[in-house]
Amino acid sequence: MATAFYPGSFDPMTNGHLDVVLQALNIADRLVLGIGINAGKKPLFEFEERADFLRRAVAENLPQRANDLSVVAFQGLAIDAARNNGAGMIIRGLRDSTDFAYEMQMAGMNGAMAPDIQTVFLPAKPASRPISATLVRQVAAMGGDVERFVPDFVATALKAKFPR
Ligand code: COD
Repeated sequence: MATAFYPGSFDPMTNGHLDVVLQALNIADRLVLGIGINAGKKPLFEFEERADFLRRAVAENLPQRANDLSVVAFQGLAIDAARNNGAGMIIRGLRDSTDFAYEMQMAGMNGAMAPDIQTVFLPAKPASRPISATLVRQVAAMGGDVERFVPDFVATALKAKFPR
């Protein structure tokens, strides 16, 4: 059984993350979403909120695979978290050449540290390519519409964080 580990901040999850999650479920039997916890950084959404968004998005878009998904928190190295969760591959999404350069370097170092864990790059769909969670937070904080970038329940949660 192929298990994949997809690490991210998912603060909040966007349509870009969702696209990568759905692609990953096409190539893995089981998908573990790892929410990276950085003790020195205050996220906009708490772990449980971020985990709920991810679970809900899969339940709505691919209900038949909802049981193949789990969401965990992790600190430290992504490869250690992948191994601890029984994954043989790490999923990363690629939007552009900036992502590519950074991700190649990380994949190279992860591959040197853990040759038995494969990094798998999944390309963003053209429509998702410009979406970044950082910019989504910024647009929402400044009162802009984020509906086209995130699932509707995430847009609702963002509106509650930044009432106009
Ligand atoms: N379309 C497609 N993919 C996307 C999109 C989009 N619109 N938006 C984001 N993605 C991809 C990103 O490219 C990334 O692959 C993934 O989704 C997650 O993105 P983010 O922004 O939520 O999270 P990141 O990339 O900032 O990752 C946070 C982590 C904590 C996971 C990261 O910092 C990490 O891996 N930390 C572990 C440290 C480690 O192992 N270091 C050693 C490296 S050698």
